[in-house]
Amino acid sequence: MYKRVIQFLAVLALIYLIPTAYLNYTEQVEHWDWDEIDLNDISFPENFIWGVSSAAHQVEGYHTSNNWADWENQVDENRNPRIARGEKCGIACDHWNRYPEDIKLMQDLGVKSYRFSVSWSKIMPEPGVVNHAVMSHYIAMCDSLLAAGIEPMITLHHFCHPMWFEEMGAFEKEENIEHFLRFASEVFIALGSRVNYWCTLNEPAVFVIAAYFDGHFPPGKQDPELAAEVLKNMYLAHVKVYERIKSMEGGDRVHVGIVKNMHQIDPMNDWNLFDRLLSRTVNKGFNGSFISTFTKGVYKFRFPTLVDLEAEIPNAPYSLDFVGLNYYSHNAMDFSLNLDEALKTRMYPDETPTDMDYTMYPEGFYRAIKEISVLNQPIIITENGVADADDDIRGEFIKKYLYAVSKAIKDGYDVRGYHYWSLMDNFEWDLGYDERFGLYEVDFETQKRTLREGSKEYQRIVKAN
Ligand code: IFM
Repeated sequence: MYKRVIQFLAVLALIYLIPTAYLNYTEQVEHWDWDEIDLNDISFPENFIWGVSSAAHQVEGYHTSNNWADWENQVDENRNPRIARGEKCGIACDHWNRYPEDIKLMQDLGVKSYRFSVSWSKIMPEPGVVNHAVMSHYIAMCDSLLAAGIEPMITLHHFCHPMWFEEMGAFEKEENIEHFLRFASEVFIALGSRVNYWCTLNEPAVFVIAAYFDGHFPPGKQDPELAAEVLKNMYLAHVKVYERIKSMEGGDRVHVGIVKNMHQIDPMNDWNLFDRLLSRTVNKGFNGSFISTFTKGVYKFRFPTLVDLEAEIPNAPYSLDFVGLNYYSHNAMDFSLNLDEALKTRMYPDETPTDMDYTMYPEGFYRAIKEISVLNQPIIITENGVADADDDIRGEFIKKYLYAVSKAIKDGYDVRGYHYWSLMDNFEWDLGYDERFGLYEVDFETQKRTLREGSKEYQRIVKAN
């Protein structure tokens, strides 16, 4: 009898221990001993691009006819507003009118690059119709940036598109990509000679999960299969825009890339095989689908019982001149038999919290650079920053995250530039105005901008390098 019990326990142990040992071997959640690290031991190559980032809807103001303006006026099924505290984006930072003043703020920081998005709904109020006054605004803005010694870097889609595009099903339908292509072409005709760096799409996987999986971004759907389809169409849209720009006059001179947020999904407990399997599955959907598309041309989005989509996008690996990397942090998965509970992302209790639902995790920045380096493309950090209204941890955040970038460069990874998110406080989507990412604090009553103490770390590092 004892022998049987021992045999049974041994088999159980093998079933659990062998996969655990394998997963432990392949997937360590990396942590560094910060007491042993000299944060001043950083250096960056000559010509490293220092910059700041923003996005049209979050800073410009005066959006009335895009998917977000519409969403901000809606209530959910319980009649609660879609945006925290019922806020609306409104005039945001009035960057539309105040960009000359904001360019001076960039000069004070010492940065040489400004990544921003152009507003599709303002440029194309109707399908195929260009508002030339709006286009002239962006031309003037690029000229002012260039005159100030700052290179414009443009994003074509940063979570927003015109309401007419939303109403026809946006990226849910492959045939709608044609409209995005037309918009991209018009913008390239107007700005191509002024702008060297072009980001087609910002964080498509974040957009798709929020808009079609969780439903807290417009159009607020909760449909995993549709989410997988939309993400595929967005990757396809990137490829088509890349090819279109390259076929246009001046297209061979510019750099075109896509922006990926490599937020890692890690197991809450290293020892727990179920946490590891769950986090690995989610990570594969969120990050792996991107890597596989842009290395092999094969898009795969799978989650057992929810979704299973595989499609070929054969030109994807040939559609990048650089990859834009956004990085903030990681989250943990804690297995539960209740699917809703299991899919909740959690913060690690022993890491420093930020004002958003993620912790300070600079080691992950190094990991993200390493993970995305398999694309074999120059990497430009297009966003990195922290929501920290009290400005308690911004300085430390900047030093530690930039240490991670510097270490990655020393270890041979091809990182060409870094853009802090964000130049100034702005509208953080469904979370409204309370999340303060700005190097400059914005008083939204007076529109006064003030450089935060913690931000001086960035200014110091930029000026020293
Ligand atoms: O504000 C957002 C931005 O629009 C996309 N990347 C993450 C930022 C901070 O949450």
